[in-house]
Amino acid sequence: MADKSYTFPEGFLWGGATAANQIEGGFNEGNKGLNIADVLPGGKGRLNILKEPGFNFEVDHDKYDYPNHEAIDFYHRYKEDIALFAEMGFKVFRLSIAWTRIFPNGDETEPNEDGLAFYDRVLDELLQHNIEPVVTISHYEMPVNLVKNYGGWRSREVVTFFERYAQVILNRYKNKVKYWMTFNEINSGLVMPIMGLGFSIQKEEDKYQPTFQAYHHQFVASSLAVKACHEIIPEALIGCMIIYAPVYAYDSNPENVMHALQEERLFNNFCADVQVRGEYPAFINRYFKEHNIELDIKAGDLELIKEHTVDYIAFSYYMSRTEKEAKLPEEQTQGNIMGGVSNPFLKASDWGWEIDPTGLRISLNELYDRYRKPLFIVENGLGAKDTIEEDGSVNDDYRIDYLRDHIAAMGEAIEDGVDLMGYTPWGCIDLVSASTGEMSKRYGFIYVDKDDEGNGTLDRSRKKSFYWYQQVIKTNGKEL
Ligand code: BGP
Repeated sequence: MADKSYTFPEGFLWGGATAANQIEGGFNEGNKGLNIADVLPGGKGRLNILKEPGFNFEVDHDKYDYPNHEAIDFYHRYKEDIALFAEMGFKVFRLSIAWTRIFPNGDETEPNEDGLAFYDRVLDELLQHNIEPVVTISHYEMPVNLVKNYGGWRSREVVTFFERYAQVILNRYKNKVKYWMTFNEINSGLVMPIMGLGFSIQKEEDKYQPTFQAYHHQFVASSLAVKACHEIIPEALIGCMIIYAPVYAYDSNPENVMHALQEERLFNNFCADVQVRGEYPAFINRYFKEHNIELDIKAGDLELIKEHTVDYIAFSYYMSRTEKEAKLPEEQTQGNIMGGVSNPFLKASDWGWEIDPTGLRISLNELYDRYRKPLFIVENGLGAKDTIEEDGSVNDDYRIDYLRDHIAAMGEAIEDGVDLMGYTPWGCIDLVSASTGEMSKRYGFIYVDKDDEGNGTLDRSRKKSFYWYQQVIKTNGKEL
C-alpha cells in the first residue's frame, strides 16, 4: 500500500495497452500482408539491427526466428483475453490496427474485407464487455511493400496511401471507437528509423535529410488523419503519441544544462510541437541549417498542419535520461534507448532502463505546462523476467512496486493541476518485446506460457499483479 491515497478524476480511463504486431500472430492469415515487424528477427541482436545502418527488410529463416509471426496468438484467442481484461475491470483497451490486414501491400485502392471483419469482431467483443477501444492507427506496422518499393515515409506517395487507410478504418469503426491516435511513438524515428519511419539508414552521415523529410510527410499524414477523424466522427478524440523521457542535466554546469535542453527539445518536443501547436518550432531552424536539411514542403502543407492539430497528447513513459555535453564511453547508460549517462540516483531494470517515477510527475508537468492539452499515459511498465512457482502462480511484487510508484506520481501530478485522461500500462498481457523480440521481457498482469525459443502452450494465467491492478481500478486509484 502507498502511504498516501490519491483522488483520480471520475471516469478516469484505466486499462492496458498492446500493439497488433506484438500480440496477434496470424501473420499470414486473412490475406494479411507482411509488415515491418514481420521481418524483424527475435533475440537481443534485434536492437542492433534497429539502431545500426544497413538493414535490408528481408526474411532469412536459416539465420533467424521471427517471433511476431505467432506472437501470443491473440488473433485466435482474443475472446479469452478480452474476458480477462474485463475481469480486471478495464475501462479501455489500447490496441493497434495492423495496416497490412486492411491494405496488405499498402498501395491497393480497395481494402481487404477479411481484415476489416477481424477488427469488427474484436471491437464488438470489447464493447460487449463495456471496454472502450483506444486505437493506434500505425504502430511500427508499415507494409513491407511500401518500405521496399517506395522508401517508406521518405516518399510523398505514402501520405496518400496512409490517408486512404485512415479513412477506411475511421469510416468502418465510426460507431465503435471514440479514442484514436495517429503514429505510435512518432519521435522514435530519431533513434530507430526502421520501425517508425520505414527505412534503414545506409550510412550514418546520410541520416538527416531523409529523416526530417520523412517526418514532414508523417506530419502531413497525421493532420490528414486528424481532419478525417473530426469530419467522420465529430465526437471522437484523436491524439498524437510520443515517447517522453525527461532530460536531466548531469550537473549544474551551464554547458550541460544547455546540452540537456537541446536534447529535450529535439527528442521530446519537436514532433509534439508540430502536431499539437500546428507549426514547426523556432529552435528547429538552426538545427536544420547546421545539418544541411532542406525540407520539400508542398503548397498547403503548413496550413493543413496548422489547422488540424490533435485533441490530446498520448505518450509512453519508461525512463528519464541524463545528459552531459562531453561524455566518456564508460559513462554511457547500457540500456536507455535514447542514450545519455548513468544517473547515480536511479536503479535500472534488468534491461538497463532507469526506473524513475518522479520523472513521470516531471513529464506530466512539463507536457501540461507546454501544451495545455489533456494527457494520456498509454504506455508504462516494467519489463522483467517472471518465475512460475510450483502451484503455477507468479508473485511479481517488483512489478506491483514499479506500477504503484508510477501511479502515485500520477496522483501527485493531478494534484499539481495536470489534466490526465487515463492510464494504460504497456503489455497488460505478456507479449513480444518490440526492441528485442523476446518473450522473457514480460510486462503483463496476465502470464502467457511461451518462451524465447517459441515453446509453450500459450495458456494464459493471472499473476499477483492481476489482482492488485483489479483493486486499483475498482477503487479508482484510492487503494494502491
Ligand atoms: C515502446 C513501444 C512498444 C513496446 C514498449 C516496450 O517503445 O511502443 O511497442 O514494446 O516500448 O518496449 P520493449 O518491448 O522493447 O520492452
